[in-house]
Amino acid sequence: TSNTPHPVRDVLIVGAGFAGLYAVHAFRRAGLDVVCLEAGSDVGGTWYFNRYPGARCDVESVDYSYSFDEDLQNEWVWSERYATQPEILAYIHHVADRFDLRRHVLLERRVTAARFDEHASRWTVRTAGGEEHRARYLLFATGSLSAPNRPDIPGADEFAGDTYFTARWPEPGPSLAGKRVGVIGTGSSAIQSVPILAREADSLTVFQRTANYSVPALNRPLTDEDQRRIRAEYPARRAKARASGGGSPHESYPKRAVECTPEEREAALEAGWRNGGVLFGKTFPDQFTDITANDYAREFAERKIREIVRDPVTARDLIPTDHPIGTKRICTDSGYFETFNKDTVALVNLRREPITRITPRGVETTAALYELDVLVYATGFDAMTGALTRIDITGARGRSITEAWADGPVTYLGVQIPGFPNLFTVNGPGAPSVLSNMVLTAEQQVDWLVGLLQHADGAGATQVEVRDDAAVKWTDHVQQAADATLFPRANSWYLGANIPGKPRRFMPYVAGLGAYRQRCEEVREDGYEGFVFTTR
Ligand code: NA7
Repeated sequence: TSNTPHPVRDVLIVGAGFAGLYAVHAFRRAGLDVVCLEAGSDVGGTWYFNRYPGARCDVESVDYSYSFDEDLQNEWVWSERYATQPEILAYIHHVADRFDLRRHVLLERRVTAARFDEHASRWTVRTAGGEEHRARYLLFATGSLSAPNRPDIPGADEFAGDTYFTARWPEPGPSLAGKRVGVIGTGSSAIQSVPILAREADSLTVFQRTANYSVPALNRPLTDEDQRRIRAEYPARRAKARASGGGSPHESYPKRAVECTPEEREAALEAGWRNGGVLFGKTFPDQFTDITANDYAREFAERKIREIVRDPVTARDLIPTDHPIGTKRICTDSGYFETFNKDTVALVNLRREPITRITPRGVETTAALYELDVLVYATGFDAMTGALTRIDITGARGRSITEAWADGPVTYLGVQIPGFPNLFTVNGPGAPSVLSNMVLTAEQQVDWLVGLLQHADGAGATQVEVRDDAAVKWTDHVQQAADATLFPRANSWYLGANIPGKPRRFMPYVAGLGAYRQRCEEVREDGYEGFVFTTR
């Protein structure tokens, strides 16, 4: 019961998604006593919660999967180029069972507070249910896109129909037959679900504030021949992915866009488009650094939208006007733009007619009232920091995480926050995380942290804390890396721009996985330079 104190663990992990489950495996393998608290009713994290129609990963399935166990890698068969949410969740369940991880995971434990005891060098964590758990080390594997953004629109609670969030879609999913459905938001989640919602509903109204670039995913089943080829090339494929920026074995066109003839450029962009997916954003090596190169790709994508969408006003509205292509994650779709050619589908441009309020009958803009039976919020997340700042975390000297991060998140290597000894994060701000393959980045960070804790134990240290100056220097480096690219030109969630009042700081490390791994190795070889190990 909640009155019985739980034993003090070596490591307490929060979150049982890809990162948290791997952490259970890796810390246990290192001989540490671990417990993992998960808010959901089952393991899976992002892939447990995001069950909206059409939810799929935009990294190829054979890359977006664990690499730590060769038998697992060779035995699991992905059915499609891009896996659906149910298939990814089935894979996570398989891994949890295969490695007997569930026995360390406590479900339906939403962590609400964490406090560091400086004298005992241990963390005490509290759950919504009032339980307390204690550990020497605390690892947040709480996800980068896991704290849903619920926009504060007047009247939202008065809507008489059904309200759903893509990030909290119920199961079984609701029937939309005969319903007038509205969707607020046009990010990846909306772009994946809109074509399916449009097929099911009587009518669909899409409320768009900011248009996004989207490239056809060109998903397809993987054939037996694909399976054989992937198995044969797996070791090389993984090695290449680990050394790459984005954590996948992609190669850009061997020449900068600005050095190509117009014909050569067009052919390369066409080939990139036909290959499909987010990698279109990296067709040329200079696409993220040179606005001229970016413009070529952007204009190409815009031509495609105009070719697909029949109504010229709708086509114009669907073309982004505010950011270089790829500086917000490119969406990938299966028939998104085509959907707007249906008579039953309408696009409402909120830049022309902003939402004034939500009424019992629907969404009211400055121009009209759109009557709806169902309203879907595909409004994104308080990305990268939200999952942490929504927890009442108190570090050394009574300092809270919201105080520490008042001007934006400060971390060292994306794994530790100054003033929060013995607390670590995976795929957090300052790490390649969302700009890379989150599964491979989680494996790398967790393995590295295992080494760090072994080093601390070997030295007899009970407290591991990053020096302020090391964290400030790293955080500046992360910002400077972004400033050398076109990324800061977009008001993206990468820098907190989607949440009113959130401090602007570029959070993911754009230099990517390969460069990041190398830096982590150097720090390790320097005896974990930047960290202070103390004994209480
Ligand atoms: P995103 O990409 O953050 O998209 C959220 C969308 O919701 C975006 O179009 C927002 O418009 C819109 N939004 C948010 N608040 C409002 C309000 N108040 N009114 C109107 N529209 C609003 O989230 P997703 O879940 O689609 O994707 C997140 C990532 O998951 C994605 O990048 C992939 O990596 C996986 P805005 O742009 O703010 O004008």
